[in-house]
Order: sequence, then structure tokens, then C-alpha cells
Amino acid sequence: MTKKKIWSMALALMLTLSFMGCGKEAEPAKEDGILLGVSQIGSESAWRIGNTRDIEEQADRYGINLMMENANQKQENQIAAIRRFIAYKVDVIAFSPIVEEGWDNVLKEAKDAGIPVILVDRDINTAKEGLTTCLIGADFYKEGVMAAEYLIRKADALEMDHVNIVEIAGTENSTPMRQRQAGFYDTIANDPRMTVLESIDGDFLKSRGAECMRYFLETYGDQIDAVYSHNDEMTLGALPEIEKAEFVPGQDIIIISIDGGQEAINVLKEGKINCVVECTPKLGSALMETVLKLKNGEAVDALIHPEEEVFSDEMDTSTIAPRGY
Ligand code: GYE
Repeated sequence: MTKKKIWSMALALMLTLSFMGCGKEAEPAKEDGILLGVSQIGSESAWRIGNTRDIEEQADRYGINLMMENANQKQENQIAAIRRFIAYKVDVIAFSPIVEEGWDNVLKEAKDAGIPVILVDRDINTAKEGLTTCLIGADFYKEGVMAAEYLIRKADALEMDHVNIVEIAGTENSTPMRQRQAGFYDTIANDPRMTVLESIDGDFLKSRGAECMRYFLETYGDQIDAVYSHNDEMTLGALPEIEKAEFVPGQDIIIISIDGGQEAINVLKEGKINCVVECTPKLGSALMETVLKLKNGEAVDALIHPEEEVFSDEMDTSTIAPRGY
């Protein structure tokens, strides 16, 4: 082999390797000795389970030691977990507040102990300044807007002159419930065809989604044109009830969901759900980056929203990539 040929082969190999590297996420440097305490809400949905898994995987990837506690849907368990993290002197605390109110005392304790707190996924409502450092989570208001915009387009396409909506809402007083509702209501307010017949708290649970839907069907029967459900689990609970009542979901009743987990996307592909607004649970790497910055005394962004899209029967659903949750 000539020298020239060896050089050109080596060059080709280097180029191939560098291109192969392009598609991969760069591995972060492993940290040593950082302890992060995370209080997770529970395991109510595929979203939540995916979020827990992502935080565990990313902590591992960054070499951050994780103390993760599952509060089983109870605020008092989250408060107790945060108190344990303070007693344990973790470096940083992160938590997804189940509801917005009632955190001032425990967060003041964290502040007095000099431990920075990151809000993950959901926000809090407080009059006190400086209890938390930042929020890493979805723009729920925008999700509500996108859900309503889809419904308006669908009503146009079907030439409907009025649309009666029933709403299965997420956990009362939680940020996604409040903002998904506000974004949706503000957007349909401009369209005189739209009426919300009733909204009920389905607590983001499949069983509650089924109960709410049974009640709606008994109360409003064939008046219902559309279901707006704040998460996939409640939607998946509602669909069999609609079928039992002999309506065809996706045809007789327009179904709109939020999250975009694999199971809901499969049902979208079958045509029983019309639209799923994405809410990504993959907040782990942004969380770990923020933990490192706080540990190093660097400034952090007050608000980090991931990019999200809409999946619907307006598109070729066969092109939707596997969702991973
Ligand atoms: O939509 C739902 C859940 O806070 C964004 O919580 C999250 C919501 C999500 O369990 O499925």
C-alpha cells in the first residue's frame, strides 16, 4: 500500500468516526460527592414513571448521588422528605410540588439551612421571595392553548356550528391543572361555538378518568362533542366508558389528551384519540446541569421550558418516533 493510500484511508476513518460522534449526546464529566435530594410526587402516570426513570438515569450519567423519595400522592410525605433531606445536609433539593400552596414553612427551613431548592415539573404559589432558585418544567399554559387550537381547527374541518366540551381536569390546585385549563379556556373564549358543559377533577388517575367519563355520559349523553382530558392516563380510563355507552371515540366524540406517552400515541394511531399535546417528562439532564451550576455558585436560568409539539389526526401518525415513556 502506498503512503498516500494509507493517509487517505486514515482520513476517511477519522471523518467517519467524527460523524458517528455527531448524533450522540456528549458524555458529561462525572461529578464526585454531590448529593441531590429529590421528592417525587408518586407513580400516578406513565409520565411520572418516565420522569422518575429519567432523573435516575441522568443522575447516574452525571455521577450525581441521588436520594429520591416517592410521596405516594401526598403533600405531607413531600414535606417530610424535604425535612429529611435538610437533616441529611444534601447539597441541593429538587421537588415536584403536588399542589401549588402550602410550602412556605418547609422551604424557609431549607433556605435557613443554606440548601438551594429547584422546582421540577410544577410550580408553587407563594408571597415569599427567594424560597426556590428556578423552575424546570413544561409550559402548561401553552399546552392548553395548543389543545384548544386543535379543537378549533377540527370544528372548522367538520363544519360544526357548536361544540359541547367536557373537561377531565388534573389534580386540583396543581400547576398543570390550573394552566392547562387557563390556556384552553382563554383560547376557546374567542370562539362562540365552544361551550364547556362541565369540568371535573380526575386527579391525573386512570380510574378517576373512567369515573368522570361515566358521570359525563350519564348526565349529558349524546350532547357531548368533545372530551378535553389533562393527561393520557385519564383519557385511557375514559375511552372504554365511551365505547360501553356505544359511542365511537375519535368519531362521535373528539378526544384530546396531553402527555404523549407511548400508549396514548398507539391509540391515536388507531383513531380513538384525535389529538395528543406533548408534555415531555425528560427533565433530568436540565436538572443535573442546574445542580452543578448551583453547586459551583453560578447563576441559573429562572425558568427552563422544554420544546413540545402536537400529535394529531392532521398528520401522518406512522412517522411518530418511539416515545420512551
Ligand atoms: O401531565 C401527568 C402527571 O405534572 C406534567 O403529572 C405533570 C403531570 C402529567 O402525572 O400525567
